[in-house]
Amino acid sequence: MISRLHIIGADTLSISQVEMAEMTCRAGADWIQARIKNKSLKQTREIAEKIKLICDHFQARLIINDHPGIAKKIKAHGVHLGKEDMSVPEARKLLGKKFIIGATANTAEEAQKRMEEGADYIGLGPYKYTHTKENLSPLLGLQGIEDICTKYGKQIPIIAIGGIEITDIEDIQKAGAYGLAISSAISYAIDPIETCQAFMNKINQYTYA
Ligand code: TZP
Ligand code: MG
Repeated sequence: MISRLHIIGADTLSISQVEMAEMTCRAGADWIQARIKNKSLKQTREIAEKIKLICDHFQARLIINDHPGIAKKIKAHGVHLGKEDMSVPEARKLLGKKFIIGATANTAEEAQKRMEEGADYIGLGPYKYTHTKENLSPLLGLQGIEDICTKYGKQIPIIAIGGIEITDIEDIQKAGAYGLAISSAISYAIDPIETCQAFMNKINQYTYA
């Protein structure tokens, strides 16, 4: 089953992506996406391997952003693909049926295409402005999330992403999203463990119907 809280890794001045994985797994998160940018392939694989050890220890699933080849080599659970990455059908061919493939969408058309191509979940965003991602697609806001969830939310799990804070959870869940993905809410938190637990508790107040 796809988790309803995806932790997206990021390095900040106060916390590394590896530390972030360790802290959030310790808090009980069961779904970590390693999003490693601006590194060589070798460095990317090394960081991903460190996160894999942590995820295995805590029995959390690990999704690798951008790199199906690395995901396969290190036996991650899945890969997350954006517009510029390998296509979903190509990744499926490379990784097989059991591998989790997530795909980004910013419009209803993209969501439908990704779904028809066989993605296992859609990362839908950006909900709000965020510094975490460069070349941000147009903001969707709550209405945009709701429109696309109304169309496709019963057919595929939709994970909202982009600038999400704990106070957004109720709106996002009511808009019909299956779950949400967060990065800076954790990486810039004063207490990442406590914050992660607070997110999980809040999400668990809403059942996905
Ligand atoms: N894709 C759309 S927004 C985003 C990604 C990877 C960044 C999400 O991070 P944050 O810090 O929770 O806004
Ligand atoms: Mg990408």
